[in-house]
Amino acid sequence: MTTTNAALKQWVEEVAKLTQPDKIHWCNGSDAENKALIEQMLVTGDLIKLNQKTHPNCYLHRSNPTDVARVEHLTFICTKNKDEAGPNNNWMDPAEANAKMDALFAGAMKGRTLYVIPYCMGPINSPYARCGVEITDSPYVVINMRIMANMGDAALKRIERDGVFVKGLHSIGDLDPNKRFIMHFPENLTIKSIGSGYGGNALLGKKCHALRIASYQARTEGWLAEHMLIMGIQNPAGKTRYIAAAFPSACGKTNLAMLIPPSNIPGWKIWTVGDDICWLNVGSDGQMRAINPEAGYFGVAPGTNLKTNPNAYTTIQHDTIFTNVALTADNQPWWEGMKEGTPVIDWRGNPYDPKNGPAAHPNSRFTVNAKQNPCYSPHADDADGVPISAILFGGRRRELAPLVYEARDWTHGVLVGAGMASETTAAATGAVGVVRRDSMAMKPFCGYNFGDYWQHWLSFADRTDKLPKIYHVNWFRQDKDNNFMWPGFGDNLRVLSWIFDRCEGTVGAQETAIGNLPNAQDLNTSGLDIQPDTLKELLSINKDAWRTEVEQIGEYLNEFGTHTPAKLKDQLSDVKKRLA
Ligand code: OXD
Ligand code: MN
Repeated sequence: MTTTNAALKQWVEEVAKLTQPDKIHWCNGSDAENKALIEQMLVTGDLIKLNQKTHPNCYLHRSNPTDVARVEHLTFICTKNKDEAGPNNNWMDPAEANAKMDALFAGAMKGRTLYVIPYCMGPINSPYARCGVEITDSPYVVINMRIMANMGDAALKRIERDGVFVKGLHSIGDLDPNKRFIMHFPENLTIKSIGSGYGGNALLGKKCHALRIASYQARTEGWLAEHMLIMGIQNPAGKTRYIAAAFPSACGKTNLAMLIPPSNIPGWKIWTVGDDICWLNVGSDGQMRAINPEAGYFGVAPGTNLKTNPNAYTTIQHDTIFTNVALTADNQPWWEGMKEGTPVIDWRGNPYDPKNGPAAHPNSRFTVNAKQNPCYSPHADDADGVPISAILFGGRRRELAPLVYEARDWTHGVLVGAGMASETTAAATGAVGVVRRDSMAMKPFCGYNFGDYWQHWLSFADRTDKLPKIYHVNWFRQDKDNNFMWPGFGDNLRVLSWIFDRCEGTVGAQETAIGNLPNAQDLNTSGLDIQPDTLKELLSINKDAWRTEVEQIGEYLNEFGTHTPAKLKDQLSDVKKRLA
């Protein structure tokens, strides 16, 4: 197979000349192709068959133990001008980066097959969707990309029709961490990634294309590519509103997107549109509309159980690829927080010994088709997306941030998103639990200077007067004994229903210096075991602590120099005045 698109044909030929594979395989995305790849990987040991009685069509992949997470320190934005990448990114000159990568790719696919993966991020018939082609030497990448994107013939047809596509070149190389780089060339819509087989570094449609390249492209084209889940909230009267919510990696986006309302709050229902990435466009009616560019979930396994996320748990009982989980004696997948079963083999494939750490890697994952989710939204594949009523920003903050507050308007909301902070997690290599600023949860994913990115966000106030309301939420407040003060999970619906009613205009709020908080009596706590004092603390602000926070946000905004929009600084001064 080949293509009528001359640029694609030429690129594949050039890459083959450089990387010298034994074979070239153009992926069509068919069941037969997938089956053959799985059979081949079972033979090579790249996949292990799980218990087919309990988990039909489920497989385990064990990655190299040095290759288990995103590598932010090895991820670069390579624009001609360093300033364009901004202090939020590592930068390398494109000529230097290309020379370095071409040297690493030379001969890298000898003895291997080069797979050409045409894919479409988003519903294939959507004007908001964008296509790409990933070239890889990893069959694990092929079978994961088939789940995570519209991959194969239909995507190739669209590429041939549109003529534009993002080029992503990937090789696992020799998995040497010293020769591992994830390079982005947004000016040429190109990605080059070598030395890692981990999802976030190797499934190039996901973070590399749908966030870093897409955010850059979105700025020039007038839309937003965001690290957000998308969900529908249906109230007891049967009305559905859609929200998009940005949380840093491994902070519960998948759990929130699949939430099951608590039984003591009857009549509500949640619909999942997406769990990780959201592309926002202003529709012809002025309404902000969201599509999920992904077709599957690459979710964090640990902590997933029938109580925390029954929908995800059900979703991953069949046709799922697990990466770096542990195994029970009868070959079922197991991870910490599973609540049932006993691990006997750890994620490295060794007999489980608690002395060696957790049985499953803390960043072990499942890859599964989104359509297997019992609450998959019937509108998830709508070509013009779903209309967004509210945008939520949230992080892990054990102190300071109240349970929920509403921004005064869009411009103030952009400040709320820009000033966001959260504790780091195992989704990226490096220390865990360190609070860092993570604007709009995009710190690892924005393909250009945050100062310009905030300006782009602000510009939407001039594009439409039908903008969503903006909120900040925090499920992770802890008391002085380190107990979580809010139960989280399904009970987060109590906060979502307040937000829903605010969008309807049917509930009031208390105005504070940082924004509008719920009046305690307006938060539905029916059947919830929570002390009035705890609730009071969750729904109030500590002015002293916020004064310090505002100072720190000011210092952070200043790091972006002349790129920081004056409007954001003005907003911050207003908050400061209100706190005085
Ligand atoms: C992810 C991440 O895998 O954010 O979604 O790291
Ligand atoms: Mn993510």
